[in-house]
Amino acid sequence: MGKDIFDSLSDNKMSRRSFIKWSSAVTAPVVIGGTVQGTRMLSQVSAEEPSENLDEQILTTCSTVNCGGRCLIKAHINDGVVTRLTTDTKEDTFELPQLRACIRGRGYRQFVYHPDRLKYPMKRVGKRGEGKFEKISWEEAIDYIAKELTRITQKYGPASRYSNYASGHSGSIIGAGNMIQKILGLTGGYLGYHNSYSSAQTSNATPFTYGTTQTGSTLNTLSDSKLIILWGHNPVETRFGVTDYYVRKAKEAGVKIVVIDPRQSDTAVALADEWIPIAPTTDNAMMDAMTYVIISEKLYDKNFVDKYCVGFDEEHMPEGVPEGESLVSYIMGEKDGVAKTPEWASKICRVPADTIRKLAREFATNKPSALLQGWGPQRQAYGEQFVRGGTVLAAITGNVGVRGGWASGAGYVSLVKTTAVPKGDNPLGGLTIPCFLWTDAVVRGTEMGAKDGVKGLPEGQETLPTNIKAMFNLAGNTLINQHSDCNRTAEILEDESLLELIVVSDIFMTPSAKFADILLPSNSFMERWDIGTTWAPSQQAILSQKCIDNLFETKSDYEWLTMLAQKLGVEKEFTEGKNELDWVMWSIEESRKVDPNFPTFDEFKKKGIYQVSLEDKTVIAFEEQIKDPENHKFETPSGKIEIFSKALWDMNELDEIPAIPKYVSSWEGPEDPLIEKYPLQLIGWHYKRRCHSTFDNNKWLEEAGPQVMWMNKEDARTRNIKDGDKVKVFNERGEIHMPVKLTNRIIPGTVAIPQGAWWSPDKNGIDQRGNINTLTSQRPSALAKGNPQHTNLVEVEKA
Ligand SMILES: Nc1nc2c(c(=O)[nH]1)N[C@H]1C(S)=C(S)[C@@H](COP(=O)(O)OP(=O)(O)OC[C@H]3O[C@@H](n4cnc5c(=O)[nH]c(N)nc54)[C@H](O)[C@@H]3O)O[C@H]1N2
Ligand SMILES: Nc1nc2c(c(=O)[nH]1)N[C@H]1C(S)=C(S)[C@@H](COP(=O)(O)OP(=O)(O)OC[C@H]3O[C@@H](n4cnc5c(=O)[nH]c(N)nc54)[C@H](O)[C@@H]3O)O[C@H]1N2
Ligand code: SF4
Ligand SMILES: [Mo]
Repeated sequence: MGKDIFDSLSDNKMSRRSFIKWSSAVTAPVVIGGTVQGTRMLSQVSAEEPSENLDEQILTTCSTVNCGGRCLIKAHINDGVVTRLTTDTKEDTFELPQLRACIRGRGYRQFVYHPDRLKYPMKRVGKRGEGKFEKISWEEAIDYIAKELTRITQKYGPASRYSNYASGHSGSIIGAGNMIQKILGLTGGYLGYHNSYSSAQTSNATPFTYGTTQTGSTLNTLSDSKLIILWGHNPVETRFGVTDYYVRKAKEAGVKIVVIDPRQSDTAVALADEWIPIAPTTDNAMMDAMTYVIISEKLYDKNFVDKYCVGFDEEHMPEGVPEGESLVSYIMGEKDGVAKTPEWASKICRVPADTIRKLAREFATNKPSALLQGWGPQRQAYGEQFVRGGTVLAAITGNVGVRGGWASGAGYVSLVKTTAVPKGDNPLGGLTIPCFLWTDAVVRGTEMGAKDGVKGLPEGQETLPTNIKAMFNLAGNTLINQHSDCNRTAEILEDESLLELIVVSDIFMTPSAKFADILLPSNSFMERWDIGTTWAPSQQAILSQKCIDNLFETKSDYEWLTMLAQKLGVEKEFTEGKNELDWVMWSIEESRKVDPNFPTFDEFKKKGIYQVSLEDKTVIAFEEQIKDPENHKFETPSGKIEIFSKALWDMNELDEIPAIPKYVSSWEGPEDPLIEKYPLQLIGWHYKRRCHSTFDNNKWLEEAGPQVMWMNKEDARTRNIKDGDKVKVFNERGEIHMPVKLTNRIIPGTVAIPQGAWWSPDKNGIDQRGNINTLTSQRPSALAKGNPQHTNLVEVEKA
């Protein structure tokens, strides 16, 4: 990252004259609304010195990045330029927590006013991925896309058109992905996707136990627990709405907090009474052993399992299943002769047997207790087992449906409801692939069917009618950076006989942007309207107000998609006569129909935020099913909590997709023979200095959280590696060179690289920045076909 405008201004090394000269050399100033936006913007940005003699206006807004949080931002605007940011200063109350910005949010001006912003539309001139482009006009860009799209559709049909999973514009009203799908739907159809990169395994597995993913209670109930287990959950860094706040409140109320994670995460440091390090991919061995203790010491809730559950013991099994398949039979080793004792588990997961025993007893006897699952351990090859394993521990201890307990699993619950712009129908119906398998659908789509997780194939059609040929990657970096196996992905993208059109829109020249045929400069959240809502339990909505005009020649995705719709003859159907502000107003009115307390547009503008107090909105997942089972069945086939799932049994892939949750020894786990060659397990995590890959180019944040790999001192000693050394991390898929931090905050045998760094291969293809996806695999998880990006074996040497 070169020296930028903020340095130059703060150390006063650049005179205003040379500054303007410089800025107009790299930007082509464009006259918008009578002012030269580019130059004016750059000449007035100083973090330390707000301009004088100007009337300051303060507008509230929020970002629409996919960071796990949603915070109130106050933009101080002087003469059309945001000169300062402040944030929520309202006092915290237990029912209404403050929504103050994190370090990333404090640096938003470095995002909006970054000198590297994409400034005008561009067309590729070099080879795919080389990053060579020429400037074109918006009209030329739209013409090209329309022409190519029409040609590709005529040749391959509408199922060749795909919009990639992308979370960079995660406003609640107008996502870029939905809007391109609306246009594609209006012009013949498209191949859709299901799942997400976030929680494919959890979303697919949870319903097999409970019939739904809505298994979350409101977070205020955590203070009524006696014990909280955060299993692979790091809300101090990942936010999950305001989870970290409520866990802190529970701690202050005296609740014991245990974190189970291969790393001593920031949550473990800040909130835990006990950190239990565990080997990645082996959580179910520990869960099985906890279940063993709970069963063998008769600590389970017998009344609860008899009344509400299917599959606990042989007396409560569904029809048509042979003997010996219940949870008790498996745990006691009645069929395989292996009792799942703490000693058995300890050899696999490396948690001492006594620690497992103690936690099992504490969890089962200190009721109510809450087991909250993060999504890190489900982003694994057999992550579905982890998810269902948590739900079973919650159920056998009777912690479901009670205040202070927690049903585990996905944990979704939604309080504030907003209505998104309808994206209309897809003439191809529900034809979708798992989003993680898009590279496969480019290479071998016509071989992919139900076994690959394809849904919605018409009667009589076994596979997709075509490979993907036209790719829209709008507001995302999963075209390469955030997808697995960057080297394989790059090969696929470089081959122009595969994808014939790649359209990318972004704010910056990201690794994905470099692979575009047409690269479009998006505006940022401060330049347009939307509404942001917090994650589950979504308790808050914030008006994402437009604060400034579009910088340079940028447009919002909605603005240029409107141009594309016009070119394709569907503008009226696309916009329905509305611009973004109209849609936001429309959505507010829709929300007010269901929730009369939802503010009017004017009220919303004044306050910026709508926050539902939990006082009268407390939700306890499955409370009705437990209190009144006669009238409230679970939405599963049996109407009960399915510890044993007949639906999974009937799939008949029991080794990888068992009917009760079990430890499944993972490929590239500690029991894979490949460990001889690559002896270290590698995981990633969602880092405080970035939102995925977003903000990787903000060097203020690099100071707060450098891109370094964590390694245990023991593993370093045998490899003669010192703290701060540059190391080479490699497997069959690729190689990274990056600095290492030696720490006891990670279990020996495992290394961890924070996910999201911009993939930066040198001429030999060696990544020099530390993008973990250089090393991750495209093999999907067994049931969900989700991304197993924490399942990797590697070796590390001094570089
Ligand atoms: N700062 C920040 N916050 C974010 C995001 C971000 O990029 N940056 N992204 C947001 C998004 S979109 C999402 S989906 C969520 C992601 O939320 P999560 O998926 O929950 O986050 P991760 O950091 O991937 O994983 C959580 C923890 O799991 C641990 N872990 C990894 N593998 C294993 C395992 O096998 N077993 C156990 N027990 N633990 C394991 C990791 O060390 C980590 O501390 O975060 C959201 N919040
Ligand atoms: N190894 C590994 N890989 C992972 C994960 C992991 O844990 N480990 N986590 C996965 C998860 S949970 C997720 S959600 C994905 C996230 O992957 P992505 O959805 O790709 O998220 P980002 O990397 O934040 O990329 C968002 C992009 O949008 C751009 N952007 C921001 N605002 C706007 C806008 O208004 N308009 C436009 N057009 N562009 C904008 C940003 O500059 C950025 O390049 O990554 C996944 N990849
Ligand atoms: S990055 Fe997320 S958590 Fe941080 S201030 Fe922005 S919305 Fe809040
Ligand atoms: Mo995510």
